Amino acid sequence: MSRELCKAAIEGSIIAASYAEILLNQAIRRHGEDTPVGYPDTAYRLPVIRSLSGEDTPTIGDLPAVLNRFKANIRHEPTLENAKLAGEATLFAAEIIEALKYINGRNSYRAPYMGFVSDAVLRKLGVPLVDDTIPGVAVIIGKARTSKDAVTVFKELQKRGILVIMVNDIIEQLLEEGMRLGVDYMAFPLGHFTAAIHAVNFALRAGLAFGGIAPGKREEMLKYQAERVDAFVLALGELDEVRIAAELGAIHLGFPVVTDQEVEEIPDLFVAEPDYVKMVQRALELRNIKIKIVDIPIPVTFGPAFEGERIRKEDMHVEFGGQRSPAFELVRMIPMDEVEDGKITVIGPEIDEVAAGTAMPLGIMVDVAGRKMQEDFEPVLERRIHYFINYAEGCWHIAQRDICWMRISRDAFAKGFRIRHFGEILYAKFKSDFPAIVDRVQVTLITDEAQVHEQIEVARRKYAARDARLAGLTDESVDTFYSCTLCQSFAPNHVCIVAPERIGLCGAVSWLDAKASYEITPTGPNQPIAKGECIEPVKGQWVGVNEFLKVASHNTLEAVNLYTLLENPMTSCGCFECIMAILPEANGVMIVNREFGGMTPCGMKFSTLAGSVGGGVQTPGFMGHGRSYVLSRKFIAADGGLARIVWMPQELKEFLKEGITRRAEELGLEGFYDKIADETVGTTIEEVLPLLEEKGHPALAMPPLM
Ligand code: SF4
Ligand code: NI
Ligand code: CU1
Repeated sequence: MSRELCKAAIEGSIIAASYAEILLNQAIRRHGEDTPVGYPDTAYRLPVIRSLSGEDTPTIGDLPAVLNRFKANIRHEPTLENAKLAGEATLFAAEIIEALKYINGRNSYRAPYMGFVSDAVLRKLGVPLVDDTIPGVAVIIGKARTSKDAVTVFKELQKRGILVIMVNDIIEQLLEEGMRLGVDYMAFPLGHFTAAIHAVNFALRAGLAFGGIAPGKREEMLKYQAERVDAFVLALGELDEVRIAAELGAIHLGFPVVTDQEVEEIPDLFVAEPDYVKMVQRALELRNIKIKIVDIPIPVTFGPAFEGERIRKEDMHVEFGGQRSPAFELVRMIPMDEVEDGKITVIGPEIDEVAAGTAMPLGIMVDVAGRKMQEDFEPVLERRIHYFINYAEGCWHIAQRDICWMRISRDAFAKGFRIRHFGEILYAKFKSDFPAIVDRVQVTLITDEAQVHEQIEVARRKYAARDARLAGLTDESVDTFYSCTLCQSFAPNHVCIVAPERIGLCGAVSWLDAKASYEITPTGPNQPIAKGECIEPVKGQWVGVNEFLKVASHNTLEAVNLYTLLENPMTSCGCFECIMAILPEANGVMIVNREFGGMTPCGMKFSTLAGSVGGGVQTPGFMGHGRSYVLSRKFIAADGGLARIVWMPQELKEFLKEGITRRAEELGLEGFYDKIADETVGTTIEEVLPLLEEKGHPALAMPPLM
């Protein structure tokens, strides 16, 4: 057994704890023990302490007791068990040291360093983590032998879609090599030294926010981390006692550590691998993360890390659409014998035939055929175009249909990227991601202006036909809803019921998506649910749905109502785009979106609200939901629908403006859009009420909500 390593960890934990003690005493002397303590934009104050010890520690005066208790856990006999406990004590010490950087609303982190990662970022990553767009999380600590080596490790991770969290000099090494880091690139440069704890409090919050694990359920939390959080540590460069102690803390949570140093290994837990390419592979094996990489013949890197990449006008070689030139994209199902699999055709000039900075016309036409393909799946596939093009480094895509807008960067162009490569990407991804419904794919890229004008009309007729079909698709018009249990990998008992008029709460899974996904993977997370007898027509409750829910929630839930938030509402996993909450004083509801960090009239910020509705439990009066659910005809229909909305943040309101106006007209609610208050009116019920009264908000005259 690796006595040396365990001994080092125990010594390291003593050093860390003493250091925390000194800083804590100083802080108490300087600021007073009643000074509030906690990270910004989180519902969990200090997540490591909160989740593992259960204590809420509102002031710095509460911290010494916690530290002392964990210090007392340190045992000197160098066994693996003791080393892990020492590791845990080190995590507490690090959390305290970092917490002190946020005292009095301060935040001592400056870009590029992130320090604490907010709840909003965590929740946003919920879906990509469960659908395996992000198959795992790597925490790199230390410094690679050279900055080129740092890039090697980084790229190995990036091309597999791994979320990369970085601590110490690796950050400067990557920046020096021109790598782009930040939330948009799925590469989090936390900072130095104890900043590593922000990787741990990120992981632990997954258990609190999605897993519904109560604070202080230490064993449950450790089990959750070991089983559900696919994280591992790459420890680069020389190890000292404190680092070893911290890494033992990671091992305590179930995350294996691979180091480039020669060490006495702890089998399967602490492993040496000096080769940087093999290191990543080794870590994935240890954590049992399986990834299929699709080889796409394009001259740039491809992966979800580039989805958030923006390309400024100065950096672009060419753009398409965005009202600068006509552009559209269309996926069509056509007969098998009319599709030549793998054929990519460019009609019109390539992008090397135009001057840099040009706006070119573009039509992207993807023809697919497959024995199990259905016309209903066309829009499902078409929406993927946005992601697939965005995944290429140096390519940028927004919107869809005939309002899409794309850019290709000068950099990508210089590396040899051409319009033809859009075809390579779409061909490879459609074939690999949808094997069950797509047998053949051909892609036509039109840059010839006259032809784009001609084909855009074909596309528009298609869009119109689809919209008509969608409008006719109501909860009543189908016998089958679909489940989504994708998020059960994080929220074990959560079940989304996806109906034609209600999108999954993450905003990413519509009824058609779920239907297509079921065809693709019949044993997957989207199962058909025969509605069965309707027992509550107004509230939206069906026998078949209840039966399904009971089994899928592992007997934790008996019934669900689709059209009310007051009684057995849908549960929430944690990755909701919005949260709705009742405002009894206004006889209505408020909605807050994940991006809004400010206070809301129910007295809670998004993060605090989110902390109380997640984890797969029903919380009457509160509910997570997708943005577009607001525009559904079934939006809390049993509670009075759209007219109940009295407050939402300006950004969300703007985003839904057209839809709300249209729906309000349908409902005969005059001037309704302007009656909804936002943060510019107020963020407390006292500030908001007068406006509602003044404008004659319909909710005030409706039957009592409760
Ligand atoms: Fe998760 Fe529900 Fe979205 Fe499925 S629909 S991914 S379960 S939030
Ligand atoms: Ni989720
Ligand atoms: Cu979710």
